[in-house]
Amino acid sequence: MSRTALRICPFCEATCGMVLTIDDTDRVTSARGDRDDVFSHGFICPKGASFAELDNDPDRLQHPLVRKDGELVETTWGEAFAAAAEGLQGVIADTGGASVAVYLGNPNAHTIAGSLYGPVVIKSLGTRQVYSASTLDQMPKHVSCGFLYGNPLAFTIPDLDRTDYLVVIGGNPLVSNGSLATAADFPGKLKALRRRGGKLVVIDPSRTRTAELADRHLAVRPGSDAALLFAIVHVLFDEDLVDLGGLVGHVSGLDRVRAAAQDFPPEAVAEHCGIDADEIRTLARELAAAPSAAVYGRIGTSTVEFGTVTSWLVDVVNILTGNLDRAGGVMFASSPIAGAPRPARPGRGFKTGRWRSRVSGHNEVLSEMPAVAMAEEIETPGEGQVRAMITIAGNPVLSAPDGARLSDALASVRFMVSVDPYLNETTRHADVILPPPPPSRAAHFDLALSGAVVRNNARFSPPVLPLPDGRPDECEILSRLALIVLGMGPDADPTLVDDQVIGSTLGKEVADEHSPVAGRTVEELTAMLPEGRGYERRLDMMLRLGPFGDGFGADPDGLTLDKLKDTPHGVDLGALVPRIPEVLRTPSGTVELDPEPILADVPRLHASLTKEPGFLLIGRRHLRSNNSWMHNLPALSGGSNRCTLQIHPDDAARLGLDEMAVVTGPGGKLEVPVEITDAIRPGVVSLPHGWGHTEPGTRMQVAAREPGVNVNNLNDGTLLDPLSGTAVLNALPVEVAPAG
Ligand SMILES: Nc1nc2c(c(=O)[nH]1)N[C@H]1C(S)=C(S)[C@@H](COP(=O)(O)OP(=O)(O)OC[C@H]3O[C@@H](n4cnc5c(=O)[nH]c(N)nc54)[C@H](O)[C@@H]3O)O[C@H]1N2
Ligand SMILES: Nc1nc2c(c(=O)[nH]1)N[C@H]1C(S)=C(S)[C@@H](COP(=O)(O)OP(=O)(O)OC[C@H]3O[C@@H](n4cnc5c(=O)[nH]c(N)nc54)[C@H](O)[C@@H]3O)O[C@H]1N2
Ligand code: SF4
Ligand SMILES: [Mo]
Repeated sequence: MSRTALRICPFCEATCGMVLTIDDTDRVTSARGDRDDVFSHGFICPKGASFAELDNDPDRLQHPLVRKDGELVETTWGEAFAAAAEGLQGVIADTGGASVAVYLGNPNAHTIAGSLYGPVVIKSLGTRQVYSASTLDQMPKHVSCGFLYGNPLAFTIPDLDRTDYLVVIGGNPLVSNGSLATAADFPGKLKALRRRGGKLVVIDPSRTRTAELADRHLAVRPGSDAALLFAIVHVLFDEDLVDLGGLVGHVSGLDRVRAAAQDFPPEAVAEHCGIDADEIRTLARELAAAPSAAVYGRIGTSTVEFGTVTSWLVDVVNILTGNLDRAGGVMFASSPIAGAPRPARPGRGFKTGRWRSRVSGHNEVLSEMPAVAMAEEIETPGEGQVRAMITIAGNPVLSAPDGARLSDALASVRFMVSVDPYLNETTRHADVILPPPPPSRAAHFDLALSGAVVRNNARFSPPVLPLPDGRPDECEILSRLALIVLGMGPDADPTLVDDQVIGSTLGKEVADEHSPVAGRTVEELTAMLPEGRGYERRLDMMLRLGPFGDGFGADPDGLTLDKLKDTPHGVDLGALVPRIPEVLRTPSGTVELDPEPILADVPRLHASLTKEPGFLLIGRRHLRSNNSWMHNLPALSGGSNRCTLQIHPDDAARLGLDEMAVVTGPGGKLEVPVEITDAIRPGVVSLPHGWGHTEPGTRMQVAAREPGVNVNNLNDGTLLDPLSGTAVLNALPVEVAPAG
């Protein structure tokens, strides 16, 4: 007899609800969309539909691996934690916790463990050697929101369901299913926008599937969006189209932005951007005239040389057209675990560069160092050199620039622990691999993404299947690691971590006069938390203290974890609501439109207008792919999901390209199959990332059959957005020639 169970999909930011079918041997056999899910209403994509294949992948590690005589061999959990303790404590005893680096990869945003326990591992080490996929992704958005709103987590989310005019810049949600705009069925929402008479404009060097759906596609030259957006700002001021709407009185710094935009009339940027000045003017006028409009920027605006300036300008345009914090514009989501609203108050503002990286002097951003600095921090001897490495849910050998160099660097550290289900290009360097159980055996709650939703909601999936005897879940794995680095040994009780966090959180809340639990006692509140695993107690606590929470009984209708368990298809918490001034934490208490560090980067942008760029490399994603780690599933491999170099027919003819090309970038050379297509702009080539499954000693058999090449080996990692430390992964200068 088979049965079904509900589970939120953890594979991308869309957070679709799924119905899993489970057979009587406790195997997940299939997945379909959950029509009753309050957020996704049945939507699912090919990756979600492959849940069973991923859950049962024979290459997924079932047991921890420990290096013995140079080989990674299966071992028991007891032995694995003991080996991790010995190795890490050895390094900490000699060179301190500060010499241990941590790299957090993308799936941390999709697990309870990554959000709740990853930070505890870092804190326990007391290290500043912290790296993550954020500096390969959205860090510019954090920095621009940090400066504009005083809160680097206050992401502006396009109100997809209500907008009249949507501009998508450097995103391809029909394929990626959206990012920094958590919306299940993003494609359906774009189609609905068009059906209700709204307009969709896509700005992308490639005629993507999203561009094909659009009313207008502007095939911009890669890396030039900041100039394009500045020209829009110029037109808004020049033609007197600035209208702050409801934000009047909440915005400062307008004059300095107007002055900065002086140097960017459409005519001055048109050639650089490859977009006619008239098109730019039209876009500015339409944005200003639309009843509501939202400019939404993603990867193509962020992993570029002017990532922070571009992300800032996206919101400057939203603000100048009166579209910030209003229905149909860009809004702030209300995460159910974000803490109850407090009265508006000025904050301390946002700062970067509170410390600098040891070797190249990169600024600290959100307590992180740029991922591109990892290799040099390992390689360069001296005080503070990285001697040990912990990777959690990351594969930077494929996802970060100059993978070959990083691979060599990882091979040289004294000790490395990886928390990862696969033996892959990165984890093959580990001395201990601690594999989390498959997703069917983990609970799910979107802690990170619930702050980026296009519609507020709360959903919880308990584990669908029990853990095998003696197997820890990922929350326990990370708790134990935290206790190990604290010197408490491999056998310390992992619930100590939760007790500590709960005690300190509640301690602060009861002392805060604006908290829903002000004046109560920690003991009383702690006793109200449910019996059960540590993460459940923490989640219950966060929900109850959140904006929709029961305030530990203060509002009996409010959310608790029990309530979520009783509503397995989720709780809909309504459309986004205007929240300024409550979200603002800038020193002035206003939206600070003119942050000094950003304005200081504008002359560099202006100087770039006259650069002759040559061939520019961009990336792309495929519907049946997910960064580097889903190429091992037969259902997602082959067909059009291949690692090819897309190039325009005119460029191919001029260069005499047919089957294979050699691409040369600042970091190296690759030979790749050519795919000639007029979807891509002349002067631009595209290669997807996450390929290059050719390293020896991995255990991903399907992926190794069609390995592709690692695009990031073309990149030496020296180009980055200086304000955020984010790597330049798009608009990388390359040369292209026929192979042979
Ligand atoms: N050239 C180029 N490079 C890029 C990009 C690009 O567009 N172009 N995109 C960048 C972006 S946006 C990102 S986010 C990064 C991603 O960079 P990374 O996060 O470093 O890379 P992923 O390929 O996502 O690797 C995820 C790892 O997590 C493991 N994993 C999967 N599920 C779990 C889990 O539940 N628990 C644990 N512990 N591990 C798990 C997988 O086995 C894999 O090893 O890549 C970046 N790299
Ligand atoms: N199927 C699938 N879905 C995914 C992922 C995946 O690997 N596969 N990865 C997930 C992750 S980690 C993330 S962060 C999101 C990313 O989500 P998106 O940002 O929507 O993803 P991409 O498909 O990389 O879209 C980036 C677009 O930017 C364009 N572009 C490149 N350079 C420039 C430029 O300089 N200017 C402009 N205007 N456009 C440019 C590219 O042509 C591409 O169409 O997707 C997530 N979803
Ligand atoms: S769109 Fe994302 S969340 Fe939805 S099924 Fe696909 S991978 Fe899962
Ligand atoms: Mo990402």
